[in-house]
Amino acid sequence: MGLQVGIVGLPNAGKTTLFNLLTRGQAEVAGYSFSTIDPNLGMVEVPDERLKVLAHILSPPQVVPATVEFVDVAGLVKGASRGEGLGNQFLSVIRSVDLVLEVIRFFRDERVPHVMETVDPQRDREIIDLELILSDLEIAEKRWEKVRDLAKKVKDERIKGEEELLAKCLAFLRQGVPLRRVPLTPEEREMLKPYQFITIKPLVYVANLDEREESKERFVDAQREMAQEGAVLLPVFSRLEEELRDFSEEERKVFLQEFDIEDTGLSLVVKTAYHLLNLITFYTFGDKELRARELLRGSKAPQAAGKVHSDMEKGFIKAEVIHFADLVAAGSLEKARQSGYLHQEGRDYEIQDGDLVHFRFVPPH
Ligand SMILES: Nc1nc2c(ncn2[C@@H]2O[C@H](COP(=O)(O)OP(=O)(O)OP(=O)(O)O)[C@@H](O)[C@H]2O)c(=O)[nH]1
Ligand SMILES: [Mg+2]
Repeated sequence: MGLQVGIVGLPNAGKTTLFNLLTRGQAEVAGYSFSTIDPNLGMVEVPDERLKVLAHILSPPQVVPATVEFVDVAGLVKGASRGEGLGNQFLSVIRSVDLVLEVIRFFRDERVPHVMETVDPQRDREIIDLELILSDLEIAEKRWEKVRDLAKKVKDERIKGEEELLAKCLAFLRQGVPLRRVPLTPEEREMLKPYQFITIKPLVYVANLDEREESKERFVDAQREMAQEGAVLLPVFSRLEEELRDFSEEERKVFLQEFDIEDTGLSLVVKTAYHLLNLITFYTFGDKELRARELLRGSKAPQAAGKVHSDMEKGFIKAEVIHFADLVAAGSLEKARQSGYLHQEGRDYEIQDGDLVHFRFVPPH
């Protein structure tokens, strides 16, 4: 399974427009609020220049890129946690995602009404941030009550620990602090996993811009301010880019550069997601296919083998590794082998970004 990314924001912020742009989808976009009710799900291939080069060198029967799945949900409004708008129950769909994109409307268009009437990115951001916190608070409160009652009945260190941890989370959430800003040990994080809190996930803000100078200036100011608190704000021109949907990723890039836009929305979002989630890409190559896969930076060879198949992790013997750059320098796998670029690695080898790996393992009986 590849990465999953959830898209949230106010109604008419341009969430579905962004979703369509990212996934080349056809979900309905409309100039009225709450046009999305049921979530849109779409899968997209991760743009990967190295994979193309590898495919050229290795000529595999099949090339399989890494994928990202995007989930676009209904608009959240102020008071959603109290049932305003479409409420907040639909957020359950994004509780399992790895990363959240929060779309903020910077574009101006009289024909597209704004639920708060004016275009005000900072205010909109506060509304959505708060609604996400309130949604987590609701869950944390319910769970804390249950665990507290249980802790009274059963004397168990683990249950006691969980009660304290939930109480700590509650205290932060009540002060309006998202859980990603709460210092937590790896064990605490593990304990909180089943609760699927949204505010514990990395979040990226997306400024939905139009081509006007004013919109760009506001963006630059907002980005600077947000960077001071460690938040990331990406510039995306959803509508403009969406109009270029029939062009390839490269052609779009060239066109956007004429507008001083450096990168496509998809490429920006994926790069940022990989960076925030601390992911690298490695490649596997066998008789059937050449495949790109994402992996947590710092993972060892057996863990990477586990990404291919759990049997490969269990029966792991060794990994034959060649780095992308070395293979390119050698020009072919055969020459790379002759030049000694191919190296055999054991259980302790840390997979590097750009490694091409072939695993040797004992199949289960
Ligand atoms: N002018 C302009 N219009 C845009 C832009 N992005 C989106 N829109 C328009 O804004 C309207 C709402 O866009 P959607 O993508 O449906 O917004 P949404 O956030 O999914 O809205 P809900 O599903 O109702 O919550 C549509 O008419 C879009 O064409 C933009 O950058 N500029
Ligand atoms: Mg929508």
